[in-house]
Amino acid sequence: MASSSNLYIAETPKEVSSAKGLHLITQNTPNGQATQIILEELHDLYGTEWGTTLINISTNEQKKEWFLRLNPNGRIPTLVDNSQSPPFPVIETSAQILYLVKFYDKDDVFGFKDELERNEALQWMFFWHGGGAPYQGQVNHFTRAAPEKIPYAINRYKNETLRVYGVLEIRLSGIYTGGPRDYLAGKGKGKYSVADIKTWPWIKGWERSGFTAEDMKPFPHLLKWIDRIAARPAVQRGIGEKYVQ
Ligand SMILES: N[C@@H](CCC(=O)N[C@@H](CS)C(=O)NCC(=O)O)C(=O)O
Repeated sequence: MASSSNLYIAETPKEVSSAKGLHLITQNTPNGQATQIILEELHDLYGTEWGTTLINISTNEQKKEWFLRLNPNGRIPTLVDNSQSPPFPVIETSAQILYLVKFYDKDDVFGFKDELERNEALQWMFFWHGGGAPYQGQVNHFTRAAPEKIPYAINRYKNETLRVYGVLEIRLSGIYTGGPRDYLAGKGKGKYSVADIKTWPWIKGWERSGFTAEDMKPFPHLLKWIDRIAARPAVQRGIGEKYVQ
């Protein structure tokens, strides 16, 4: 286990090392937004408080030693909970969301008490964490950042991302399960949960990833799900001005 003496060094921003409780180091990207949203939801429900440090990943702040001590992966977001003894760092968005519901969502409003429903939420979180985000991330890279346009790479990652959207459409449309759902996990029409919070920030950015309305036509239930979640005040704050540098 990390001890506070090796977790923080002189270069660690004081707002991080001396935070009283939860502290998030983030940038307003889809990954950052997932953890930002669950924190905003917990604030609305329980008054949960935390501090935020915004960094700019294009300057490689996330590769500096102070950051790597909290997150050896050198990527945002990184969460640290100074109310644990010793302070407890949490890497990876899905693990952060699950940590936050475990310790800060006592009524399981965004998680599930029922073990089968809980497992269902894990299934959809794992699905997006391992099988969605990395591919849509590559779409963004090859369409926007890559120094040359490589049609093979663009098509490969776009097609895989659309295939994954199709999987979510099967789930939400309920074509094989007897009826449409509002949310990814939970009995009946489902319940807004950690699974939606993990997935939504990426998919809402389909247009930014270069997909057209025509590309999205096969996914009417997914598009309605995007709007349903976008209407939540905590979601709007979680992707909003507060996180823009
Ligand atoms: N699997 C990680 C992905 C985190 C990630 O890829 N973060 C990106 C921003 S969206 C990042 O920090 N990129 C900067 C870098 O790779 O140096 C998670 O879910 O937390």
